[in-house]
Order: sequence, then C-alpha cells, then structure tokens
Amino acid sequence: MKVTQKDLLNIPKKALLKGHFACAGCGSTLAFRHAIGAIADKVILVVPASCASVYQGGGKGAAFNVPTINTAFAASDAVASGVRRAMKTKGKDDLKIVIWGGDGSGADIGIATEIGACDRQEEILHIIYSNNVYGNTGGQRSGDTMIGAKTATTPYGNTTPRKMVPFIMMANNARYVATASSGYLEDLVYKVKKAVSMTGFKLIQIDAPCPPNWRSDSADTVKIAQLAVKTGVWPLFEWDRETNLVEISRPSKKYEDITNRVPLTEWTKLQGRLKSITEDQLKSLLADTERQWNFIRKFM
Ligand SMILES: Cc1ncc(C[n+]2csc(CCOP(=O)(O)OP(=O)(O)O)c2C)c(N)n1
Ligand code: SF4
Repeated sequence: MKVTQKDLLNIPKKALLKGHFACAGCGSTLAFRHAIGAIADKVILVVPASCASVYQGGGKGAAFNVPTINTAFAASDAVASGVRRAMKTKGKDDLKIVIWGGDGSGADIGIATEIGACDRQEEILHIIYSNNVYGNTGGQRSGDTMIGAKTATTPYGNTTPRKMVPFIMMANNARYVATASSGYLEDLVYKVKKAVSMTGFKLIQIDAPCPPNWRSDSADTVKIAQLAVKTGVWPLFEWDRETNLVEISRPSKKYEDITNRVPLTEWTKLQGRLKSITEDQLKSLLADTERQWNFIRKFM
C-alpha cells in the first residue's frame, strides 16, 4: 500500500477547489488537498469550528468539493458518530466519515466527545491538523502548543508540555493512531488510506505549519514541517491496536537516534514564535521531545 510521488501527482485535485480562503502557505490546506483528495469519492467530512470552517468558503463558490457538515466546536465526534450510523442504516457502509479539525477541538474542547466516540468504537477517522494554536480566533495557546512558543495568550512563550493526543487515544483503545506531516505527503496519504480501510475509531494528527501564527515565511511551510521531523520534535509513527506495536515511519527512522538529529535551533530560527526561545525553554522543549520518544519506544 506504499504511496509514491507519482501516486501523489495522480491524486485528483477536486477535493479542494481554487479560491479557498486559507492564508498563503497554509500547511493545513496542503495536507487537506492530498489527504482528502485521495479519498474524495467516498468521504463525508465533519468539520468543527476552526480555520477549516472558514477556508472551505461557502455557497456556490465553496472550495470544499466533498459533502461537508459543519458542527459546533466540541461536537464533531458526536455528529460524525450519528452520520456513520445513519449511513449504515441506509446501506452506505462504503462511505468514510472523516473529521477534519484543528488542535483546539481535537486536543482540548472536543476531547470529551472524541474519547466518547473512541470508547464506543465508532467507525470514524478523526484527523487533527495541528497548527499548534486556536488559529481562527487569533492564535491562542492550545493543549498542543510547543513549549517556548509565543502565542496570543503566552506572550513570553508557552511553559506547559504538549498534551499528547495520540497517546491518549492509544490508551483509550483506538483501532489505529498515527502522526503525520504536511512535509511528508506520501506518508500522510498512505496513513489516511490505511485508516479509512479499518473499522473502529482512528486518529491521525498532522503537523501543519501556520505562517501567520508561527510568524514564518509562507514559502518555508514544507521546510519547517520537514525540520520538525529531522529535529525529532515531531516523530512520525503509527500504532495498531491489533499488534499493540508502534512502527516508526520511514521519514523519522533515522532520527530515532538522537545523534542523527538536526539541532532544534535550525527549526526554531525559521519561526517568529520560537525565534527568541530562552535556553531554559529550549531545554524543556528538548525534554518534552524525549518524553514523546520514550513513550513511543515502550511500544516498539
Ligand atoms: C464552545 C466554543 N468556544 C469557542 C468558540 C470560538 N471558536 C471558533 S473556532 C475557534 C478556534 C479553533 O481552533 P482550532 O480548533 O485549533 O482550529 P484552527 O482555528 O486553528 O484551525 C474558537 C475558539 C466556539 N465556536 N465554540
Ligand atoms: S491561520 Fe494558519 S491554519 Fe488557519 S488558514 Fe491561515 S495558515 Fe491555515
């Protein structure tokens, strides 16, 4: 089921039409075009309040060209559960119900309904595109914000470790959990296609650079996403409940060994939100990165 660069080029561009309202260099829409494009003929999207509610456009000029239901901030997993059941009743089991939402809902405000859907083993895929903030409302800190990052509500840099949603969902017996990146689209598409082929609740969390909130150059989005992997700060992996094993994904393999990692400052220096990170904050960010890797290693 490997996805090649040629497969990527063959993904129909019809899921996200021209004229969407996202900022230039938006990592979320880059991921969307490929991830949702790859399953566009069989998907119903559920979108909680987020940038995606806005960048999809509306009416005749809507850029989302797949059936889409917009929901209240905390309700997407509950709505998706209902849609899944309704479609089953109609014999449309082949339709894939996919949530496309930010980390504000996926890591914080919608997490109760998310765990509820996971607990009930609803057959849905929840995709969190993590721009690390509440982007749509001005860039406030979320539970997924990196240590040291300046946001609208952490002007001196965020001090708290990230809430690791993939690990929460592993602990809650999801069917499949993976991380992905806007900088590695073959890997992302492979994981999305795999997840929708499975029954039960699945979660994929994508690192999605956000130029206005990360105060980065729009042209650097892919570079920044790739550096997050190369510095080890965003490990790419998948976990399958059947085996209870984590597999480190190909782009991350080399960087499991800390001595192979690119220095974190190569990644921070490209982002205004992290450019003036203090020594202490950098140490804490490195420790939080190791915390992730140490957790992952327990399942290898
Ligand atoms: C209960 C509730 N609280 C707050 C809001 C206002 N609100 C709408 S979108 C949003 C931010 C969404 O952040 P995130 O989920 O990270 O997605 P992003 O905007 O970054 O894409 C907020 C706070 C709301 N719609 N409902
Ligand atoms: S604020 Fe960030 S996530 Fe939202 S549309 Fe702009 S670049 Fe994309």
